[in-house]
Amino acid sequence: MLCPRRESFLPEGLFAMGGLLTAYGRRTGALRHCRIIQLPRITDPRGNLTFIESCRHIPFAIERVYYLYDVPGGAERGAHAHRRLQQFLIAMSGSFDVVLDDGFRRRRFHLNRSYYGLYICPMVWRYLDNFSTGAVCLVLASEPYEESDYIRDYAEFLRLVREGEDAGAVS
Ligand code: T46
Repeated sequence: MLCPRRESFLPEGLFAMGGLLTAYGRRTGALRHCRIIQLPRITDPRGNLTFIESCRHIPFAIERVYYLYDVPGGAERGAHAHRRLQQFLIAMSGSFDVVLDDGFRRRRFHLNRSYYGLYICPMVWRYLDNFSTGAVCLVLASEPYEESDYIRDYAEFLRLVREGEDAGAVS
Protein backbone atom coordinates (compact mmCIF):
# COMPACT_ATOMS: atom_id res chain seq x y z
CA MET A 1 0.00 0.00 0.00
CA LEU A 2 1.28 3.47 -0.88
CA CYS A 3 1.45 6.31 1.61
CA PRO A 4 -1.67 8.49 1.31
CA ARG A 5 0.18 11.74 2.01
CA ARG A 6 3.18 11.06 -0.20
CA GLU A 7 2.11 8.67 -2.98
CA SER A 8 5.42 6.85 -2.82
CA PHE A 9 8.98 8.04 -2.80
CA LEU A 10 9.76 5.50 -5.51
CA PRO A 11 10.01 6.90 -9.03
CA GLU A 12 7.08 6.31 -11.33
CA GLY A 13 7.42 3.03 -13.18
CA LEU A 14 10.03 1.46 -10.91
CA PHE A 15 8.05 -1.76 -10.88
CA ALA A 16 8.48 -2.19 -14.62
CA MET A 17 11.81 -0.44 -15.00
CA GLY A 18 15.17 -2.11 -14.91
CA GLY A 19 18.59 -0.49 -14.84
CA LEU A 20 19.49 3.10 -15.51
CA LEU A 21 22.70 4.19 -17.15
CA THR A 22 24.46 6.64 -14.86
CA ALA A 23 26.62 9.56 -15.96
CA TYR A 24 29.59 7.24 -15.39
CA GLY A 25 28.17 4.63 -17.75
CA ARG A 26 27.60 2.03 -14.99
CA ARG A 27 24.29 0.21 -14.75
CA THR A 28 22.40 0.69 -11.51
CA GLY A 29 19.14 -0.93 -10.51
CA ALA A 30 16.64 -0.86 -7.67
CA LEU A 31 19.39 -1.27 -5.07
CA ARG A 32 19.93 2.48 -5.10
CA HIS A 33 16.57 2.88 -3.35
CA CYS A 34 17.40 0.42 -0.55
CA ARG A 35 18.98 1.88 2.54
CA ILE A 36 19.56 1.74 6.26
CA ILE A 37 17.07 3.97 8.10
CA GLN A 38 17.85 5.24 11.57
CA LEU A 39 14.81 5.21 13.87
CA PRO A 40 13.93 7.56 16.76
CA ARG A 41 15.49 6.48 20.02
CA ILE A 42 14.21 7.69 23.38
CA THR A 43 16.91 6.80 25.84
CA ASP A 44 15.86 6.41 29.44
CA PRO A 45 17.47 4.96 32.56
CA ARG A 46 14.43 2.64 32.71
CA GLY A 47 15.27 1.31 29.24
CA ASN A 48 15.22 2.68 25.71
CA LEU A 49 12.22 3.10 23.42
CA THR A 50 12.00 3.19 19.64
CA PHE A 51 8.87 3.79 17.58
CA ILE A 52 7.91 3.58 13.90
CA GLU A 53 5.08 5.39 12.15
CA SER A 54 3.90 4.45 8.64
CA CYS A 55 4.94 6.94 5.95
CA ARG A 56 6.94 8.98 8.46
CA HIS A 57 9.89 6.86 9.47
CA ILE A 58 9.50 4.33 6.68
CA PRO A 59 8.27 5.16 3.14
CA PHE A 60 5.16 2.96 3.10
CA ALA A 61 2.03 2.14 5.08
CA ILE A 62 2.39 -1.02 7.16
CA GLU A 63 -0.05 -3.76 6.13
CA ARG A 64 1.63 -6.78 7.71
CA VAL A 65 4.11 -7.62 10.43
CA TYR A 66 5.95 -10.91 10.79
CA TYR A 67 9.16 -12.10 12.40
CA LEU A 68 11.78 -14.79 12.03
CA TYR A 69 13.09 -16.41 15.22
CA ASP A 70 14.64 -19.67 16.45
CA VAL A 71 16.74 -19.66 13.27
CA PRO A 72 19.24 -22.53 13.49
CA GLY A 73 22.94 -21.73 13.03
CA GLY A 74 23.96 -21.78 9.37
CA ALA A 75 20.39 -21.42 8.08
CA GLU A 76 19.53 -19.10 5.20
CA ARG A 77 16.15 -17.39 4.65
CA GLY A 78 14.72 -15.53 1.73
CA ALA A 79 16.33 -16.23 -1.66
CA HIS A 80 13.62 -14.54 -3.68
CA ALA A 81 12.44 -11.12 -4.87
CA HIS A 82 9.06 -9.41 -4.65
CA ARG A 83 7.30 -7.73 -7.55
CA ARG A 84 5.54 -4.99 -5.55
CA LEU A 85 6.24 -5.56 -1.86
CA GLN A 86 8.24 -3.02 0.17
CA GLN A 87 9.74 -4.20 3.45
CA PHE A 88 11.65 -2.89 6.42
CA LEU A 89 13.81 -5.35 8.38
CA ILE A 90 15.01 -4.83 11.94
CA ALA A 91 17.26 -6.99 14.12
CA MET A 92 15.11 -6.85 17.26
CA SER A 93 17.58 -9.13 19.00
CA GLY A 94 20.96 -10.54 18.00
CA SER A 95 22.24 -10.00 14.47
CA PHE A 96 22.14 -11.28 10.90
CA ASP A 97 23.18 -10.27 7.40
CA VAL A 98 20.95 -9.29 4.49
CA VAL A 99 22.34 -9.61 0.97
CA LEU A 100 20.55 -7.50 -1.66
CA ASP A 101 20.96 -7.95 -5.40
CA ASP A 102 19.16 -5.92 -8.06
CA GLY A 103 20.57 -7.83 -11.02
CA PHE A 104 23.37 -5.29 -11.48
CA ARG A 105 24.95 -4.96 -8.07
CA ARG A 106 25.03 -6.98 -4.86
CA ARG A 107 25.49 -5.56 -1.37
CA ARG A 108 25.67 -7.14 2.10
CA PHE A 109 24.20 -5.34 5.14
CA HIS A 110 24.81 -6.36 8.75
CA LEU A 111 21.87 -5.64 11.09
CA ASN A 112 22.53 -5.76 14.82
CA ARG A 113 20.57 -2.91 16.49
CA SER A 114 16.86 -2.44 17.17
CA TYR A 115 16.99 1.31 16.43
CA TYR A 116 17.75 1.04 12.74
CA GLY A 117 16.57 -1.15 9.91
CA LEU A 118 16.96 -1.90 6.25
CA TYR A 119 14.41 -0.65 3.71
CA ILE A 120 14.00 -2.99 0.71
CA CYS A 121 12.11 -1.77 -2.35
CA PRO A 122 10.44 -4.01 -4.97
CA MET A 123 12.39 -6.08 -7.51
CA VAL A 124 15.39 -6.76 -5.29
CA TRP A 125 16.63 -10.31 -4.76
CA ARG A 126 17.45 -10.92 -1.09
CA TYR A 127 18.70 -13.60 1.22
CA LEU A 128 19.44 -13.55 4.95
CA ASP A 129 22.27 -15.49 6.60
CA ASN A 130 24.83 -15.28 9.41
CA PHE A 131 22.10 -15.37 12.09
CA SER A 132 23.46 -15.14 15.63
CA THR A 133 22.04 -17.29 18.42
CA GLY A 134 18.71 -15.83 19.57
CA ALA A 135 18.40 -13.47 16.59
CA VAL A 136 14.93 -12.09 15.87
CA CYS A 137 14.23 -10.44 12.51
CA LEU A 138 11.15 -8.21 12.58
CA VAL A 139 9.68 -7.42 9.15
CA LEU A 140 7.24 -4.60 8.40
CA ALA A 141 5.61 -5.12 5.02
CA SER A 142 3.58 -2.91 2.68
CA GLU A 143 1.16 -5.63 1.52
CA PRO A 144 -0.62 -8.69 2.88
CA TYR A 145 0.96 -12.06 2.11
CA GLU A 146 0.53 -12.93 -1.57
CA GLU A 147 2.42 -15.85 -3.11
CA SER A 148 2.00 -14.45 -6.65
CA ASP A 149 4.13 -11.44 -5.60
CA TYR A 150 7.17 -13.73 -5.15
CA ILE A 151 9.84 -14.39 -7.77
CA ARG A 152 11.57 -17.50 -6.46
CA ASP A 153 13.72 -18.32 -9.47
CA TYR A 154 16.90 -16.22 -9.83
CA ALA A 155 17.10 -16.73 -13.63
CA GLU A 156 13.51 -15.52 -13.92
CA PHE A 157 14.35 -12.51 -11.73
CA LEU A 158 17.30 -11.59 -13.97
CA ARG A 159 15.15 -12.00 -17.06
CA LEU A 160 12.51 -9.62 -15.65
CA VAL A 161 15.11 -7.06 -14.61
CA ARG A 162 16.75 -7.18 -18.04
CA GLU A 163 13.36 -6.95 -19.77
CA GLY A 164 12.63 -3.86 -17.70
CA GLU A 165 16.01 -2.51 -18.71
CA ASP A 166 15.14 -2.87 -22.39
CA ALA A 167 11.78 -1.20 -21.82
CA GLY A 168 12.82 1.57 -19.45
CA ALA A 169 16.55 2.28 -19.64
CA VAL A 170 17.58 5.91 -20.03
CA SER A 171 20.98 7.40 -20.55
C1 T46 B 1 11.96 -11.77 3.36
C2 T46 B 1 12.35 -12.56 4.54
C3 T46 B 1 12.97 -11.73 5.59
C4 T46 B 1 2.82 -16.80 5.20
O1 T46 B 1 1.89 -17.61 5.19
N1 T46 B 1 2.62 -15.49 5.51
C5 T46 B 1 3.62 -14.57 5.53
O2 T46 B 1 3.37 -13.38 5.80
C6 T46 B 1 4.95 -15.00 5.21
C7 T46 B 1 6.11 -14.01 5.19
C8 T46 B 1 5.14 -16.31 4.91
N2 T46 B 1 4.11 -17.22 4.92
C9 T46 B 1 4.39 -18.62 4.61
C10 T46 B 1 4.75 -18.87 3.15
C11 T46 B 1 5.71 -20.03 3.21
O3 T46 B 1 4.99 -21.23 3.20
O4 T46 B 1 5.51 -19.06 5.37
C12 T46 B 1 6.37 -19.90 4.58
C13 T46 B 1 7.78 -19.33 4.51
O5 T46 B 1 7.71 -18.05 3.87
P1 T46 B 1 8.91 -17.42 3.04
O6 T46 B 1 9.43 -18.40 2.05
O7 T46 B 1 8.43 -16.13 2.52
O8 T46 B 1 9.98 -17.19 4.20
P2 T46 B 1 11.39 -16.51 4.16
O9 T46 B 1 11.86 -16.36 5.55
O10 T46 B 1 12.30 -17.25 3.24
O11 T46 B 1 11.19 -15.04 3.54
C14 T46 B 1 10.47 -14.05 4.26
C15 T46 B 1 9.85 -13.04 3.29
O12 T46 B 1 8.99 -13.69 2.37
C16 T46 B 1 10.90 -12.31 2.52
O13 T46 B 1 10.32 -11.33 1.72
O14 T46 B 1 12.56 -10.77 3.04
O15 T46 B 1 11.28 -13.32 5.14
